[in-house]
Amino acid sequence: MRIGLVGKPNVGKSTTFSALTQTPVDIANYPFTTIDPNVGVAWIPLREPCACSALRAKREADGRLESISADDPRKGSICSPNTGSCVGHNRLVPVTLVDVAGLVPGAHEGRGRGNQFLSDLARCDALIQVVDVSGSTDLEGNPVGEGGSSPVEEHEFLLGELDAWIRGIIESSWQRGARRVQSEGDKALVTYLLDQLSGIGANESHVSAGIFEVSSQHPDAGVPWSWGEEELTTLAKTIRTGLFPICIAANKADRAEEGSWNQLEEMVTASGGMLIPTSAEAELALSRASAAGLIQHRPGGEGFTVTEEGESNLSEAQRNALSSIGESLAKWSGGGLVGLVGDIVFDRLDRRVAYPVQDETHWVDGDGNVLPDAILIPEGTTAKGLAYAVHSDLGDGFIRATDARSGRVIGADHEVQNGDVIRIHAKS
Ligand SMILES: Nc1nc2c(ncn2[C@@H]2O[C@H](COP(=O)(O)OP(=O)(O)OP(=O)(O)O)[C@@H](O)[C@H]2O)c(=O)[nH]1
Ligand SMILES: [Mg+2]
Repeated sequence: MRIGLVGKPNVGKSTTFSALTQTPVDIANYPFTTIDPNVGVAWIPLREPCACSALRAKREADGRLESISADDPRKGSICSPNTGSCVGHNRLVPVTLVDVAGLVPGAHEGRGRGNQFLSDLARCDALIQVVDVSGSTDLEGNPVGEGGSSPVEEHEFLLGELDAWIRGIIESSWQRGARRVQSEGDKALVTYLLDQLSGIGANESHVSAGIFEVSSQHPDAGVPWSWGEEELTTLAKTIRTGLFPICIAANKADRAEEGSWNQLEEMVTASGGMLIPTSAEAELALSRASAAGLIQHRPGGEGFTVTEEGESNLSEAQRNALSSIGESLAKWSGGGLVGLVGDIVFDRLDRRVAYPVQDETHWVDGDGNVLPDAILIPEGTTAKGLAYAVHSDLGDGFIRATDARSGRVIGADHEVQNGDVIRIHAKS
């Protein structure tokens, strides 16, 4: 799972990245602070208790495990995650984030940093546009105090630049592509578009949807080699919509008037996206205090508690500042940045979780680690699809699988359900 952070300069993309990944990066109040992309991992809580909760219940019922002791630092969790962690059966899974340079109007003509860097977003499953809803910066990201760009304006220009970027890739060898269509027929158009766009993650369904949209919106478009700017824009826009679902972080909400994001929210929800108000700066402060051991704060968790270390090291003023940050974050609905990433993964991209294991009785891998992997898979993934998601060898050698919760044998086409613990049998 990979999510890109995009937007005009100076909106808080890197602040968002840093708050979510706990990675220190350059952050400053001027445009183009970021040039080379930052790549890191954010930890997102699953919505349901980790499968280790069911395993624990089973072991307790069998009398093989005592009930949770009051001083258990893992609050009952008994899994051994290869990546991430699990406390109180609240399991965190990794989502890769990419923070890129800011995009300005005219980027496709080379303005600002141009748009070449957008290829850093290749193979992102979704994008988060970070928008400055406080109006403190203009469309180029220059600080203006107040009266800067409007949220809707920021979103519309970004969509236009993304479309122009994809159109540019399509157009770059259009004559060659058109000649192939002339000699080989319509199928060659799909092949040409896939050649051009598979590098940024497009597949046949994205490309076919684009071609279909051109024929339905421009019935007089004629043969592809006569398509003009409008047809190619429709093609690019449709492909972009399928390829990069976009959601909005209405950032700097701490400095904005309540509701300044309503119009944009209506617009993005109408097209299947979502918007939540955020303060990346406030979240970064909590994330840093947590990394320093001063507070205890789980990603996506409500509020925080001051640790013993915090009790002895935080001044009264610092402690007040942290609690006022906590209070202001609690004001907005939507669960903050971690909530937004979770909503994108589970609601917008319909990802489900499965736990592959090598032993269906003890739910362990070959080394005895309990539920070591929690894998995100698209809804509707089959048992064989899950095998491929684990490793291509496991997919190629797939024989059958076992649903470890029920003990039932399942076939290649069986749809994996959210939370399933699955043993895959494969030829080695
Ligand atoms: N008030 C407020 N300021 C914020 C917030 N998030 C970021 N900032 C400030 O906005 C400025 C820009 O933040 P960055 O994270 O560097 O922005 P960016 O979008 O990565 O900028 P470029 O890399 O230049 O495109 C910094 O001064 C941040 O401290 C927020 O939620 N509220
Ligand atoms: Mg930046």
